[in-house]
Amino acid sequence: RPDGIFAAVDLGASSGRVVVGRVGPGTLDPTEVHRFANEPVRLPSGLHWDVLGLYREVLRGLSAAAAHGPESVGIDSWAVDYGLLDADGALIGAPFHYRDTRTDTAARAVVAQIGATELYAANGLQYLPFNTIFQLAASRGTSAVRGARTLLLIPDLLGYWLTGERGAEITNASTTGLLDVAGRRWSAELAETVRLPRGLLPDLREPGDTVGPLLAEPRRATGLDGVPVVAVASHDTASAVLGVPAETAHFGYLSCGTWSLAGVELDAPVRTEAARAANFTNELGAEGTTRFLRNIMGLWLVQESLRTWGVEAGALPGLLAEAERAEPFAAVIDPDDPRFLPPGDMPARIAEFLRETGQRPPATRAALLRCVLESLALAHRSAIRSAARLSGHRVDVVHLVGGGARNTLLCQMTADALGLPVLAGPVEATAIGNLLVQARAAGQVGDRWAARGLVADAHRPRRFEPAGDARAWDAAARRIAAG
Ligand code: ADP
Ligand code: LRH
Repeated sequence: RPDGIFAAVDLGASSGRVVVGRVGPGTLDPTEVHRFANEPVRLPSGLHWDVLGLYREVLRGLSAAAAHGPESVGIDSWAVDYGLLDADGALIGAPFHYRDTRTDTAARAVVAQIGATELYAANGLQYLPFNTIFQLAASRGTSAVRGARTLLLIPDLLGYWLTGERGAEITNASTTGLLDVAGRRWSAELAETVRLPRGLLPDLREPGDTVGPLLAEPRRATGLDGVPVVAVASHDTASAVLGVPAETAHFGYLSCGTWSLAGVELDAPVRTEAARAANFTNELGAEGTTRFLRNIMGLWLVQESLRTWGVEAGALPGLLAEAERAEPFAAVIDPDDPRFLPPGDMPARIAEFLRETGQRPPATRAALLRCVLESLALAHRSAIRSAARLSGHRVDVVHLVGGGARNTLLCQMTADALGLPVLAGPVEATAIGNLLVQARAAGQVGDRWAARGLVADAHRPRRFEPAGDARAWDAAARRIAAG
């Protein structure tokens, strides 16, 4: 068969893009046709996503994609967030942003009610205050939830606007905390715990399932005719891990963008007490896989520091070059301290953390960046090593994908801290993973290993060998553990 052409909509927490790619035996050539910022909006009700603006940009991107003649469209986005539809199928209010702070108390109450061990046994998720189950508990009894008939996760909501079809793609559904992770189905007990209106959660879809043909209005707006939406691994992290150019099963991954998602790919969830205590999550992937990983605060710390300083993202490479020359290990933070989760003055919060732990706050922006990157590299090391230990899965090499693959200083620090080779790239692994699921559904590629072989051929990753003084990293790790 000739190669297929597919369109991937990939919405990250900081930016979205539409990528068109030709995929077939020996072929993978993604091209970005549209990119846009994803900026949240603060309303009196809290922090929200501009989901209508995002939909407008999706339509623009798809109309740019139309010229390439794609045979299907797939959508992925960040996890956990959702829109609620009323009985007429209309969106109720603006979807909340997972960094909205309304959930903390409700999250703790749900854990106390179910029991941390029991909750982990059921849904396999690490405790993050914004897991959908906790967001819904926080919104319990609001008129939005009372009036809601259907909950749609963000990629499923956009898919619904394009096609009129409702459903819940399973990789993203596994981040809600409402899924029975071992049975791969919604858990009626968990839904009952947060008193979800019956029928709120739509039927599950698997990656590769057809969502449906475009409705007349999006067909007109985009110029795409006879092109269906296909469910992909719609959790961006699931797509990113599919798009890793791994050539051995003994790999760890770091999907490094707004978040760093660090872990291993397994055949089944690990829900031991040790995994729970280490705050490891079991998210579902394509082909029956489990992503056993930990969320690390990631480049969000850099993004918010730049925003606070009023520095354009374009200035980052220059600042990183200065950070490379700054004093090593002058200060370390725990990037996952909860104070860093909401938007705000990150340099001030970092300085506060350092003072509280008896360290001197950095005097320059470059020194602060160095502190953040070294701290992230230490967190990468801890998470990858714990993932291997807790799952028994050997890790010989770590693939780092996402925007962080452009940060060569972070890549080298991660290799040095771990004492393992880091293979960096592709930057757009998520969009590539999205294309690959569509190509598989169309019969253009085989399983994920065949697909990863295509990625490895098309995007040779950049290799960072561990170097430098391993004992300095051990000492820094002890410093942060001592708090
Ligand atoms: P998300 O998908 O979560 O929105 P991305 O994977 O697009 O995030 O990664 C965005 C991050 O990549 C930025 O916050 C920035 O730290 C990093 N990045 C992007 N371009 C560069 C660059 N030229 N040099 C270093 N880092 C970069
Ligand atoms: C990364 C991501 C991550 C989730 C977070 C909410 O974009 O999907 O996997 O934990 O966003």
